[in-house]
This record gives sequence, structure tokens and C-alpha cells, in this order.
Amino acid sequence: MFSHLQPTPIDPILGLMAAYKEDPNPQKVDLGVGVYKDENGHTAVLKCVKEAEALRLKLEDSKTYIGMAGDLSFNSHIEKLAFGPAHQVLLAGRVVTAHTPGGTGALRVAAEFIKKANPDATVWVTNPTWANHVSLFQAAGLKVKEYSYYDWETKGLKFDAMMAELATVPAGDVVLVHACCHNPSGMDLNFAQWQQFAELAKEKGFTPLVDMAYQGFGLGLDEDTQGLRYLADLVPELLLCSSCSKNFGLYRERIGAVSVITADSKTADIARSVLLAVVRSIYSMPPAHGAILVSHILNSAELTALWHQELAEMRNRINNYRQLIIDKFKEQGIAQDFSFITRQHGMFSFLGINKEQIEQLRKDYSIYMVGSSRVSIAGLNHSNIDYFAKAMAEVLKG
Ligand code: PLP
Ligand code: TYF
Repeated sequence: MFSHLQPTPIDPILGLMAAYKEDPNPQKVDLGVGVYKDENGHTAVLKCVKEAEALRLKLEDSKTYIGMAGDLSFNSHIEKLAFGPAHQVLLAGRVVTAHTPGGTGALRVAAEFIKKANPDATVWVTNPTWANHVSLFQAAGLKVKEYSYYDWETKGLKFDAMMAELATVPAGDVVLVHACCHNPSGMDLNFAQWQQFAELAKEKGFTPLVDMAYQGFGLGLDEDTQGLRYLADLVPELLLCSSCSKNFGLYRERIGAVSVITADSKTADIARSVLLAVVRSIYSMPPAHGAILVSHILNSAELTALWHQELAEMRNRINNYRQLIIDKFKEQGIAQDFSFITRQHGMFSFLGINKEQIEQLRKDYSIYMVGSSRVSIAGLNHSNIDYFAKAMAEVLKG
């Protein structure tokens, strides 16, 4: 039966990562995958994580099964990080959380949970969105449709079109929004827009799903959740998928969380049983390592302070490079307006260059970016920013 299999194309972002690895050019620049790199182009283990790992080695006294919801201390911490410690949804017992293998695992569990709640649900995603969103929901048998979001002309949002389209979404459908640091555009809703979106969700009765893969990478840990917290104040039900891949630098440990927010605590108990049944049918229980590390960090005031400092360092480095790109482009005589880069947040922005230009950067300069012109800004550093700006100047001349 295996002879009937057809080859399946690999994820283009992960394919780009492999192509970069194989390129022998010592000047190569990786602006592809959304992984933080420091000034040396290295994705280092955070110091707070190293300390938590030492602590885990010392304290762990059992490897018995962890349970379907995973690490309960982690789950409680992640809820407080997302909503703040005294949010009404937490005080009212309306939140159910399970820790998952990465944010991707959280999305896949959420998809199966939605399928159980409403098998006919359509999941609405931003145009464009992280490519995996579409395949994850479709894999669970859900329909996926796009709503207007990024405006390639203005490099801003098509907010009016977005609101007009979402006004037609019925109760029983799910609308996915990025909490902050929109992947791939970097263009986020401002707070006034979040408020309007929340009002619409409440009025129309659709269920928001907030994907939060970059908390702390935009403006700050609390600032990045402003929209989410407002939304949770207003709507009776929502889903939240969190990831610790970026903000704790735990990518390969695969740690994230899915939270279901229900209208009341009685429904939360039912939702918990459904959520755990979904988990059981996919992987039974999540891997423990990443969750225990995050728990150790957030249980210690000292390690939490260190984490805040390291997270701020990552955020600030990216934000500094957003400005530096514009300065260096000017230095190279580039006349086009790239000021939109400083109006966007997180790892990504679209350069807005065409396929030929992207190909030329890769072929002639070994500069790698996604085919949409999405760049991961953390791939830039003092050793390659001038090289990148010069190459851009050449390519833009045509
Ligand atoms: N959601 C978005 C928007 C992402 O960009 C990512 C990837 O980084 C994820 C979810 C899932 O992340 P992970 O599975 O690595 O935790
Ligand atoms: O968009 C990105 O680059 C990150 C990393 O299958 C990523 O979200 C990309 C593809 C993938 C998993 C993670």
C-alpha cells in the first residue's frame, strides 16, 4: 500500500532552513525561519533556562507519567502570564488549560476540540497567516477561510474590510487572531482595534481563537496581552494557544499550552473532560521537560527577573534592528520608503520585494528569506547588516 503514496512538499520555511545550512558561502545571511539569533548569529540557551535545568536535575525524583493536562504548576503560571493574576476569567474558574507539545500541539488540540464542539465550524484566519494554521485546522477536518488583514499597498492593515467581513461570520464559527507580532506581517491590531474586534465578537457570537506565539517580543509581556485581556473581559467563550518556543527559547523542547475559556465554571468542567479526551486520543500526555523548566523559572523571583531581562534583551535587539535597517538602507541610497518596518512588531516584516528580487538575493548574495518577502529580523547583526543593505540597494536598482 505504501507504493500508492504521493510525495508531499515540505514546509517551505523549514525547507529554507535546510537550504541555508547547505550553502557554503561564508557571507550567507539567514532571514528565513522565525528563530531568535543574537549578535553572533547564535540561538543560545537562555541563562534562566540553564539554571532551571540544573535545578531540575537536582530536584527531580520521579519519571512517572505526568497526566493528560501536563504540569499543573506550569498551567497555572501560563494562565497568569496571559491574563494577569487577577483576571475575572481566572477568579471565576472559567479557564481550563493543558500543556502541549509546542504552540503547534496547542493549535492541533484546539482544532480537535473545536471539531467536537461544532463539527461544521469554519475557522477564519488572517490573509495572510502562518501557513501551518491552514493545514492544522484542515487536518482536523475543519473548513478554513481567510479574512482581509494585511494591506500590501499601505503596509498597514485593511481594518475596515476585516471588520466588514467578520460581521458576516456566524455564531459557531471560529476567528483566529494573532495576539501580537503577527506572523508573517508584523502588523498588529492597536488597542482601539482590539476593542472593536471584541465588540464584534460579542455581538455576532463567533468564538475567537487567540494564537500567542510571541508574548514579550512585541512591546512587553503585559503590553502584548492587552487585546487578549480585553477580549476575555467581553466575550463569554474563547480559545487561547500559547507557545514558550520563542519567549523562553525552548523551541526544540516543544512546550506550549491550550486554554479554553468558557461562560461559567460548570461548562469549564465539561470542557476539561473533552479537552483531555482529545489529548488522550493524540499523544496521551505531553513531554514534561519544557514545562518543568518554565515552572522552575516562574516559581523563583530571581529566575523570573533574569528571564525578564533576557527577554527584554531579545525584544530590544530586534526593535533596534528595525530602525537600523531603515538607517542602513538610506546610507546605501535606497529611495523607497521602508518606514513601515518600525511600525511593525516581533520577528517579521514583509520587505515587499518581488519574486525575482528574492531569488537574486538568494542566488547572488546567499541572503535567504521566505518567498513572500518575509524577513526574520533577528537574523541581522553588526557583521551582516551592511552586506544586506548593499545587496538590497543593488537588487532594488533592477
Ligand atoms: N503560531 C504562530 C503564529 C507561530 O509563528 C508559531 C511558530 O513559531 C507557532 C504558532 C507554533 O510554535 P511552536 O510549535 O514552535 O511552539
Ligand atoms: O514562521 C516561522 O518561521 C516560525 C517557525 O513548521 C516555524 O513560526 C516555521 C514552520 C514550522 C514550525 C515553526
